[in-house]
Amino acid sequence: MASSLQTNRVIIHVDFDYFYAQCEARENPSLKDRPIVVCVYSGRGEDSGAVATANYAARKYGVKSGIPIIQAKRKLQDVDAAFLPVNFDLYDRVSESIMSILRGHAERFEQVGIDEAFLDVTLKVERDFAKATQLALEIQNKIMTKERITISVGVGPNKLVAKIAAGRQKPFGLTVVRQEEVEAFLGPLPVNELLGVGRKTVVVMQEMGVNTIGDLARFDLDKLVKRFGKVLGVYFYSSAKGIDVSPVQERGMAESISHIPTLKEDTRDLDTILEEAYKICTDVYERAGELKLSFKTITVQLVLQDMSTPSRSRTFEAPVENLETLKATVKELFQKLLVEVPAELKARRIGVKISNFSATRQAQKHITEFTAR
Ligand code: DCP
Ligand code: CA
Ligand code: CA
Repeated sequence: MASSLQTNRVIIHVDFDYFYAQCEARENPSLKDRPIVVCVYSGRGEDSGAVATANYAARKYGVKSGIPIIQAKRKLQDVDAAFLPVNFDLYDRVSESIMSILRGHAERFEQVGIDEAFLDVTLKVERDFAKATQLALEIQNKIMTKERITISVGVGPNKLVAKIAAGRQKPFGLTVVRQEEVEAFLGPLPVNELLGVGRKTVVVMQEMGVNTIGDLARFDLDKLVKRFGKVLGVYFYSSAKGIDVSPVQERGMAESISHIPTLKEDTRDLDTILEEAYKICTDVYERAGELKLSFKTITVQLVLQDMSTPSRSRTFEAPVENLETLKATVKELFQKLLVEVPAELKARRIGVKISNFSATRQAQKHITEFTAR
């Protein structure tokens, strides 16, 4: 029976608070108390584009993800707000550091997008929600201390409950829902809190007299199946009862790890390029080490002033075993690549990518131990 499976698990869900805006505030503390609006500019005019996210000071004025920048400016016209362009390099870097801390605390780990993850901690906390609460607080504080980022956390008997719990108290919130509390926790919430219940479904459910998750849990299963089909009907019904047996599982192995920062000044000077490139080598090499991946392919890339992106790569027979080989190869590849690019064009960005992964011996050992248990 499904319920016996789920009472046995302890799942933590983590969602980073106002993520892009919080990264910006961390890098520039003078922004801290001001409304911050992170913008995806379309490139067509100064105010054209959409808001990626905003901090809580800006949300007070009704600014939120997805609204036009021009509308956000109107809402904040009398306030000293900061409008910043997205800086994905920064968000990726912060996300990777936090994810690797989180991964270290989980028996099973699943990253979802740039700012969310599930951790299965069942064995570690011995199925004890009091211990899980302690662990969740520890994780929150560790990320605050090490990365200076607040996260909100939900603890529940499965992924569905943990995720909804994490969204209940923000920012820097912790919400714990034990199996016996699931019904009372979910009951009063609007149906759109359930994954897969979008705006159209909400309207249909309203017509059926279903507004809350509790209404849905008490609704007649046959009628739901008639209206939504067997798969969706059963899914809505069991979700409303807080049933979810889906496992926490690592998403497919990364295809590649790369970093392609913008240079301080456009250049085609090999030494300048290499100075930056060696830093990237160290970054991607350490990242692969954390993920216990070894790689056979090394690629270097340039983004030139005309936005063309020439690249060169080499694939080794055996996994690359050390950082020095990576750096030496990157040097050789950039030397060759620079000869090929038109003399009048300088590089705006340079990148290093490693790919063609396999699990290292250490990781394989871990996987075998795990399956043998
Ligand atoms: N994002 C975006 N465009 C959207 C929604 C989100 O670019 N329409 C980006 C910016 C967010 C990040 O994704 O910082 C994470 O999205 P969340 O929905 O988790 O929102 P936030 O982290 O910004 O805020 P919250 O504190 O509510 O989680
Ligand atoms: Ca978030
Ligand atoms: Ca999120």
